[in-house]
Amino acid sequence: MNTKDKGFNTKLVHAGAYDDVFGSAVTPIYQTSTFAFKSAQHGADCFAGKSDGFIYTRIGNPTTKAFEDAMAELENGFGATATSSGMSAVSSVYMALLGMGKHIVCSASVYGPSRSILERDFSRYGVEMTFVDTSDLSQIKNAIKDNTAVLYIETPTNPTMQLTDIEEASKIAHEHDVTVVVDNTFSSPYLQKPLDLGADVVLHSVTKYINGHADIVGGVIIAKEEVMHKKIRAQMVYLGGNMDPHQAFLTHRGLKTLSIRMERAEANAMKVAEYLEAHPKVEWVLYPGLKSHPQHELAKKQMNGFSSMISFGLKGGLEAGKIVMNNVHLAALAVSLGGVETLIQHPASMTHASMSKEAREQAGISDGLVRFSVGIETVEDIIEDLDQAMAKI
Ligand code: LCS
Repeated sequence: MNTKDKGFNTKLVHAGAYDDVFGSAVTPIYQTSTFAFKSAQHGADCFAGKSDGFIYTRIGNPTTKAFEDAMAELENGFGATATSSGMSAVSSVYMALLGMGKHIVCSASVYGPSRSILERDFSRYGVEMTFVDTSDLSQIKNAIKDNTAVLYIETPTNPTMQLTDIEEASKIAHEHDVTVVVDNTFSSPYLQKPLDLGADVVLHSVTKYINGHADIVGGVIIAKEEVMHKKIRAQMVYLGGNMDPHQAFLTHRGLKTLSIRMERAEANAMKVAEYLEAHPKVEWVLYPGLKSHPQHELAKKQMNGFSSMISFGLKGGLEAGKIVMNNVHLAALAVSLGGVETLIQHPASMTHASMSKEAREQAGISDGLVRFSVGIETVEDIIEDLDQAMAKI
């Protein structure tokens, strides 16, 4: 079914379907490593890009392609490349766009390994980097140099919930021929479409909202233009970071309910954020949906909702945070986010432990920060669970 002119929810359910034989309602799992050519000429044509046939699953697979086509449509891009993990998406993009003597400007607060792999590994290959608070556009302007190749933004950031104005940041970057990459994991295309706002590349850890059921790890990269798509895809194929067909099947299944999961999670998150903000033991709460969030207006402008990630700090600091984390029962004390189940975790010692203390301080990730991923359970149960854990402080 051609879903190009259909609404977002129709695309979620129908985009990227692929079945050539029995008309199955969902794309089957093509659990195969390789594909037989019809003839020697057909094989040669596939390799030369003159025929569309599948060759080898690292290069492409029908189940994976169905998911990729759906993501490209949902993000309004030319094409998508599915990867084995979100970090495979991040590192494939870095590998494709950076090199000896090139410079990247990156949000200071990003998922820990997305920053640490630059500092620890890409620096060994002669890549230069500057980490700035990209929510402050003047810092982006000042950081761009003659050799800057990439502006890498996470918005909202993990875990400090800062927003960057994608449209304005892209304008600044494009004046200097800098490629804009946005990690859209915290929003999903249901809430935010970076390519429509001017970015060149968008990526996701699909482990999170896209799959939504905490049962796979995966990633995807979507490029606005054909040349960029081909460049990134070729890099991923050489690195061998492809998504497995079974992983693609599960992720595509999860994707179909993205809107209704996001709606429920967000409605729950708003209530949890309001509960936390009113709690006498809470010092601060960061949730883009709260009027107190410093970029609430920008969130309303560039997002169609506020997602379900909340960061907060308790008056009793880290010790109080540990009491809450050790006493919740419904919320799991676990990293990851964006699934149907509520999770709580401590970034400084968990997801962002790979960053140095100085880097965490620069990024605003205080030791007392607790991160809460609100799921789709009955919201009264989530709040009651938090409430009894807070009472133990
Ligand atoms: N980008 C963002 C914004 C992320 O939050 C993560 C993982 C990644 C990329 C990497 O994706 P992965 O390879 O794990 O699929 N974030 C995690 C987190 O906050 N807790 O556990 C993983």
